[in-house]
Amino acid sequence: MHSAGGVATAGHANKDAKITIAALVCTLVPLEVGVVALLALAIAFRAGVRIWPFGPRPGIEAIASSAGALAFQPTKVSPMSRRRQIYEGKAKILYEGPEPGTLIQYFKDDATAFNAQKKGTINGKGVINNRISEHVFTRLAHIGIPTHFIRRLNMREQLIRQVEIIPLEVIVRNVAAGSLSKRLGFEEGEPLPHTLLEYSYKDDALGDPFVSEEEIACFGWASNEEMQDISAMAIRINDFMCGMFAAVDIRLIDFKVEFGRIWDGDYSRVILADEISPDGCRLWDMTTGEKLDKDRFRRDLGGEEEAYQEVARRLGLLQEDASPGQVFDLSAHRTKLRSSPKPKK
Ligand code: AIR
Repeated sequence: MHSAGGVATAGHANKDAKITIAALVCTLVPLEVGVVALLALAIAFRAGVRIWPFGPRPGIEAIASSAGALAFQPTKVSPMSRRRQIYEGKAKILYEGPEPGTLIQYFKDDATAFNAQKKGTINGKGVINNRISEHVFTRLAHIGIPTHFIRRLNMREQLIRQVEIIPLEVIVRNVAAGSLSKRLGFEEGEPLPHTLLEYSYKDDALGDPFVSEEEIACFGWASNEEMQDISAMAIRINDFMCGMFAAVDIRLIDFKVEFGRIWDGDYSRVILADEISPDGCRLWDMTTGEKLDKDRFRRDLGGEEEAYQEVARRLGLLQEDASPGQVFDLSAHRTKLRSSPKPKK
């Protein structure tokens, strides 16, 4: 948690400084001139004229079209500090939202693996994941999956509905990889006879252990009815995402989703929560088999920034810089990115 005291003090100092300047201006400038100037400022502001002289106003960010250009600069944006932080996770921070029942979800560049035993940063990851997750959640809503997503606020933040998180990671697998391959000895890349659903209990200290549906019911983490809704939604999400990614030459190997409860009086309903991004999916290039997800970080393969960016680009979320049908070659892509001039800060 941030120290709320520090924030409050900084705010005060700023306010005091503003008051002193205002007092000085008032003593030096005749009252009429001040009033006219203030009126002019107010009119200009309402008309949308940019008054801030130093580039984009802080907090107001040029979003969609420049997302690509800004994505991989080292992060200067810090989470707004005046609102109340509710929770800080490994890759995201939740702040109190503007209305009751809402939260602001802030996407960090921090990356962890193996239950935070490995820690690092993927530059621009938060920006890309915010955008990809917005895209996927919006499209899932179109096919009738209820989600916590309300709207994206800026490069790193989205407004979401507050839910009571069900403490399960719901893992959907189409192809053997990762812990499944390790546990059961299947070669990575082998298609599974049918889609597999697995559940793990969200507890870092225990290492998010796999749990059975009997254990979930026994310990009351979710009811049988909720598990029916969760499994049905997970399968629909998988069907939709397999198609969505296949259309851009990406094979959806597996992914993790989380769900939450929203209450209406005594009744609750389960909706999709958290995020869907290359952090929680295995995404392989259909032709080359190149990994375009967090396994690049987990396995020290390098090129994670470029891989995340490539996923966003293929989904049409970044400016196009390559012809769509081109076979993806990560190392060539990386060289091109490194040699292209850095966007102005
Ligand atoms: N996952 C599981 N826990 C956290 C995450 N992000 C995701 C992985 C992978 C899938 O769940 O990103 O897509 C299965 O992971 P694993 O390690 O069990 O093979």
